[in-house]
Amino acid sequence: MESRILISAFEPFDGDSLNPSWEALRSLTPLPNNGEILRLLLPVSFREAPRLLREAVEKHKPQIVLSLGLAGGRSGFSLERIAVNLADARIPDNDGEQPRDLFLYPGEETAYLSTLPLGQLLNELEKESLPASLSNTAGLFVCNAVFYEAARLQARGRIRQAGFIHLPYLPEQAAEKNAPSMSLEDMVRGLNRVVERLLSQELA
Ligand code: PCA
Repeated sequence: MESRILISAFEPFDGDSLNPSWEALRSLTPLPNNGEILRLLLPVSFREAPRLLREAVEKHKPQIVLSLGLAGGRSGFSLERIAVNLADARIPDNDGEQPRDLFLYPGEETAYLSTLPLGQLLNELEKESLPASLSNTAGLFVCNAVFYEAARLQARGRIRQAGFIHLPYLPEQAAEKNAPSMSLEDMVRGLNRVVERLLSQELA
């Protein structure tokens, strides 16, 4: 079955001049087997990013939404398990907004689980000898808000699967911060395998 996947990534934030999620997404070259890839660049904005994702889903009607973002300080691919109905920003977003301890959607589900086949994706990354792990928190900043939005759309039947992967810093960002990093080449190699795997699923 032909699948369409929407992959989102973010603009730079917190003083950085690039965001590895977008650098990797724009370099993706998965084998063109049986699917279509739509790429979406999102602003690091609580107000705009979830809305833009929702509009892209309504317009393009993908079956799968995979969102990517940076988690500075982590050392490998973080396959996020849980999107939480909370915003609690340590720093302002790119609009200068800094929500503290607020619900994203008051009165709605506390959390959603990723509906991507995380175990299979982890396997793909391990086969490539790339560092990867399941993560139990996507934070409470804009990435989590976008993940929650996609998971909410999935729960409402608008898409079949929704999930989020956090990436480490690129080496050029990490040097001055003394933090772990991954080369762009490795990020792209891993994400290519992930996307191929997602596109080759039989979605009933
Ligand atoms: N990482 C941030 C927001 C954008 C990004 O790439 C986060 O983890 O929430």
